[in-house]
Amino acid sequence: MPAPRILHGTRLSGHSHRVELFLHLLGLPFEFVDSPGTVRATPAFRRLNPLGQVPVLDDEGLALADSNAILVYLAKRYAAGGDWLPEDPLGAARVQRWLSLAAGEIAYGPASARVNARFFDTGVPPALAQRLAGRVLGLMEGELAERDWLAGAAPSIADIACYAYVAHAPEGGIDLAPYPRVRAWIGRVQALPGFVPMPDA
Ligand SMILES: N[C@@H](CCC(=O)N[C@@H](CS)C(=O)NCC(=O)O)C(=O)O
Repeated sequence: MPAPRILHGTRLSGHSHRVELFLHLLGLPFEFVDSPGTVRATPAFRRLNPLGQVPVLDDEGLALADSNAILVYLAKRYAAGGDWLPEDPLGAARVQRWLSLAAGEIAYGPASARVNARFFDTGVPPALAQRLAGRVLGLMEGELAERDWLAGAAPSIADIACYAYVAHAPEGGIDLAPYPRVRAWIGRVQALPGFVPMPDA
């Protein structure tokens, strides 16, 4: 019998949520292990991820850290050849562009604004977080005029990586009213079969 699939995360982490969401969309069974700061500080957790961050996916004994790396792994291992992560050079590059934005402008923009407002001071100045949020939301709004999904005609891990922190941007004081196409895209992600929400902070 294979070792179980375990997602170490926290319920209010958008990084954890993107992995949880993708596991559900792929229909892969897993156990969620809540891993707050006290757990992340333990030697056992540090062996899984020396950075002490969630999410970590333990996939039948193989421990993987970093949410976007986990999305790539899951797409290639369990959905190879599909639209979640295209094989062709241009399709793959278009997805990677949004994974980079998720780890850059989205992490330091809407995600940091939410953490600053609801949890603790991230060290990212609020004005910078707001500016980055405006920049990436403006980009999304423009590109979603041309297609329904961020990286192409079908949903991909680009959409999964960007979803939680954009959908929950209002918790950081970022108004989504000026971005109707972004709000429609949020609705399309929420309508995907198997969608699970991240709780409100
Ligand atoms: N690049 C990482 C970032 C993950 C991350 O920032 N996780 C936060 C929770 S949302 C965390 O564990 N923070 C604790 C810490 O950095 O010590 C990823 O994409 O998984």
